[in-house]
Amino acid sequence: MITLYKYTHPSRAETVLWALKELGLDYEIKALDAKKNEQRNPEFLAINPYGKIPAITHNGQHFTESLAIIEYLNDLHPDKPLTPNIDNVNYAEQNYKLRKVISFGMIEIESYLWILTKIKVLRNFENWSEGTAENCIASINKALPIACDWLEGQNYIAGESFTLADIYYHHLFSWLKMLGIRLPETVMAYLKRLSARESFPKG
Ligand SMILES: N[C@@H](CCC(=O)N[C@@H](CS)C(=O)NCC(=O)O)C(=O)O
Repeated sequence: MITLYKYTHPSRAETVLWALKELGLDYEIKALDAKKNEQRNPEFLAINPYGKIPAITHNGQHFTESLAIIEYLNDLHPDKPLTPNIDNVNYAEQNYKLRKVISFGMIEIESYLWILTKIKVLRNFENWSEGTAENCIASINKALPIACDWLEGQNYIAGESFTLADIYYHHLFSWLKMLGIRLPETVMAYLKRLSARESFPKG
């Protein structure tokens, strides 16, 4: 049995929940209340000393970092359905594309989005210098068309199959949308397509 630690409110932990459902793995949920700072309780710090969700426990071990957790869960499945099949003739190319889109999203978009979130949502508690938010938006808007273009002529972000990159990009695009970054129609249709999947965590 896998235990997923998530918040009572939707967060990045939903990406792990989605992967658990997509992979048909047995799990239980322990929900922490961020308003009560429960991610800083000693019991949870024993699981993730960094005090962040998501985390899972499995076979007496602790696992942290959402994407690494999803990779681990995928490896527990005999078919590893969320990554390209190693027996495919095009495996090297497909796996390169998957790693490329994730790396691009994390470095070229999410890093700026995170700072923007700190300034706009968490109310600038780290004294970012004036203009930082605008610089972040400019960097995001420079990188975003590259990611949006990947969806032209293909159903999923890394090719024609659903992969863990789609779980990541659903989170990333939804986060951008939440912060008021305009997304093209192709991306809006992609988000709709993904959230219509049976295993998409609702509510
Ligand atoms: N790199 C981590 C980031 C985890 C993260 O930032 N979690 C946020 C919620 S989405 C959190 O728990 N923040 C609580 C805090 O910083 O106190 C991952 O991908 O798992």
